[in-house]
Amino acid sequence: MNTFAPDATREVNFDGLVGPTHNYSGLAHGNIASASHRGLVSNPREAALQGLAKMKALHDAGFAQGVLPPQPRPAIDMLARLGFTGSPSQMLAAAQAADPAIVRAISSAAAMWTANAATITPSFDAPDGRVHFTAANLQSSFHRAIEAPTTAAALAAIFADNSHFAHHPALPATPAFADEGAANHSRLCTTYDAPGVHLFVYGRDGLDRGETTQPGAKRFTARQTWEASQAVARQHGLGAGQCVFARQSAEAIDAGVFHNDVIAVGNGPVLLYHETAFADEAGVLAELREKMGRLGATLCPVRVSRQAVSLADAVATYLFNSQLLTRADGAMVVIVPAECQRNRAVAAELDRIVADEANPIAEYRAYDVKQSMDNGGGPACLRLRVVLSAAERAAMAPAVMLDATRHTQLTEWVERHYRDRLAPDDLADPALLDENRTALDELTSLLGLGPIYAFQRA
Ligand code: SUG
Repeated sequence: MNTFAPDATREVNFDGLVGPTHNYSGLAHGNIASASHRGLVSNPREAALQGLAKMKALHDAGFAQGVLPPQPRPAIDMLARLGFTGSPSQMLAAAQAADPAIVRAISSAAAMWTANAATITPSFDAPDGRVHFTAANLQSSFHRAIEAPTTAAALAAIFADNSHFAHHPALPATPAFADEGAANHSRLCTTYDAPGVHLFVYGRDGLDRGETTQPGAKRFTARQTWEASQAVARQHGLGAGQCVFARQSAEAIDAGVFHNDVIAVGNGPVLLYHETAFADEAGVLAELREKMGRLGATLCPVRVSRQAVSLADAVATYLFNSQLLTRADGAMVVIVPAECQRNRAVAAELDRIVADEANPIAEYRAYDVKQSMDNGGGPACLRLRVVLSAAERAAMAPAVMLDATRHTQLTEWVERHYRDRLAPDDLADPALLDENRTALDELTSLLGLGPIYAFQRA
């Protein structure tokens, strides 16, 4: 078996560990799975174990796997900010009596979808040679907008060495700068340590310039704005020659493509996408080809037509919310949700892609992450990609990397602390808050992170 050299630059996938309040509250705008599972009973324990099983399988297959911790939920600090007073359990009871929708929002475990945690620029593309991070403001929804400060604290704790890592403030949390992180960003390159072109995908304009350039989505409001994507690129020091800004098609957004990673995935020189992904498919490919060409890279587009897979099937199976990973032998594997295997058209298209020698995708593997899928989060939503040199890996917090021991510890930790049944009405249970805090306090020592949560410092 080929193995990666210890000094190789690697893409590390940091999966979000599903938090103990994973539930189906139907909170997510434009996300059909979330809306259709609203009010159902979830199984947080199973959700976390499914995620850990995927992480372990990828680790065992030789990929570099990290883990990001969940956030404290219910978010009691937010209740205080909204005017509730008293002890944490008193605030929770008062909020439940005043407006249960607030309790549902501040209890969401949505930080598990770490593709939305931040946008990352590898050091190879940044003018100062450091890895750049911008935590996403996720301002499109209340339940996710509250993630940004804790996300930033966790990333700062893990990537603390400022000679290697640069952290930028989240963008202003206002609709004009709505930012959903790496779910709308792909870096295309030959090898990870070669310069790359950054594909930023947005769904709408944020600021009113007195003109409408393109018709927007009608059913759902797009989340990411052009202004947000531009600002992140500026923060990271990326020049015009390194970036392509592509608009999502309104048709895709209205069909439930609330993030671009629901309809496209890039890795190395490969862009796997559905023909409906972009408003101007030919223009996006031409600009990518030209800008990659100037860096000595050749784009390898893998296009899925609507004849092969309908847009509805692409959204229902999350075919494109897959992880496209480079194996040690240079070939790629695509990690898809199990739902893809059960759809005849999607499975046939995966077989075609794997057989096609014009692309480096040599195999696909399916994993069961159904608890997450039912809230609209597939394999790719669950992970944040960070390209790191060997020196950068050595400079980060070591205990967030998954190996067999850490996997066992985390599995036992989940089994000790998680419920196997949670209905939206259970979220106001003060015992759930205590269970969460006990579990998360233990987790930060297990991951060697120190007191990253506000409740630990209070
Ligand atoms: O923001 N779902 C998330 C799913 C995020 C998926 N991430 C990527 N595509 N990268 C969202 O729509 C559902 C929570 C609830 O309904 O309780 C939720 O927030």
